[in-house]
Amino acid sequence: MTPLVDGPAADLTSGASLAADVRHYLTQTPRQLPSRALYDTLGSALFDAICHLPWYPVTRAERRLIAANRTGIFDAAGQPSRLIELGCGNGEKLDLLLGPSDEPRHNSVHHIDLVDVSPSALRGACRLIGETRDLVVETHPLRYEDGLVRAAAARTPGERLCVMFLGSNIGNFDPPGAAAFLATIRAVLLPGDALVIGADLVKPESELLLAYDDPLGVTAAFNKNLLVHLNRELDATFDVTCFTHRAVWNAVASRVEMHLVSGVTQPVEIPKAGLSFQLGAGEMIWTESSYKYEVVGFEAALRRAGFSPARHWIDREGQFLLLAARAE
Ligand code: AVJ
Repeated sequence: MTPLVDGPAADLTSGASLAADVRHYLTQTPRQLPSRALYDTLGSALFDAICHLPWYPVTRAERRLIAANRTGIFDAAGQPSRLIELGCGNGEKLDLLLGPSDEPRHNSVHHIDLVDVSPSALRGACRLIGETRDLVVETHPLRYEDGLVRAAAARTPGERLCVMFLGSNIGNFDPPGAAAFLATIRAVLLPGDALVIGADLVKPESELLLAYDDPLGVTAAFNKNLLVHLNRELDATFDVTCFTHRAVWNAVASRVEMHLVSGVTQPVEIPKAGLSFQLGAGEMIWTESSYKYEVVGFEAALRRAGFSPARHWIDREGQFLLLAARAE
């Protein structure tokens, strides 16, 4: 029987930490909201739905790369015995990488730490990964940094560690933020440890806009649900019916931006965040950035953070980059 060990019940999608986060971002100019707040239970479900959309190629491309290179990925990572996945979501990608549990093992992993801000996603991922496998699975309902430090601290000498950061989650960081975060990952690793990371590649604007503003309106719902989440958890008074979803390709910065545009002037009270302000008609709240990379630039960023790229995989359509690097 697989021991399933659960972390502390710190729900980051509600409570004081959400309030502080929202206060910080909403008082910036222009107003912003933290993209991690997109992932309450409904938000996580809507993101899973996005991954099924024909216009959102990220997940499909990455899944194909993982499925075709399961052994190669573990080899390039130096056959780690411990794995930490940051932002595991529903766990389906890691499940695919580990392969069917009734097949001979192609890896030497015996301990997995799953880190995600969404407790609902973590519960599902923990079940999917651990239930049929002879592995220890630990869950950390924490932000990346906190989960990473906690999970890495539990490693035992002689074990090789691999951090996985899939799904182009790195794309939510701006370049200085990405550099700092890669350095944070490097700092918990020892030379020879590995990082397996996925990054979405630059593609034509029309394709990017369809991926982030789909004809079914799922991405719009995902974006607007952030306000539903804040209305529920912080007693905020956003009039959700008056917002529209907007996706913009910022070519100079190489990022897709998601915004929420208020159609009317509306007073907003967020008592639990101690905020009270007026949103103007046409005023936008910036909710997410999804940076798109070129292979060379991405490898350079890894090198600057103290990693040496070992191997990479790109799908036939040139949509997505999966890369294994080793800590120097
Ligand atoms: C989960 C952050 C990789 O940026 O593509 C999907 C989230 N936002 N559609 C991304 C997202 C809009 C996604 N990441």
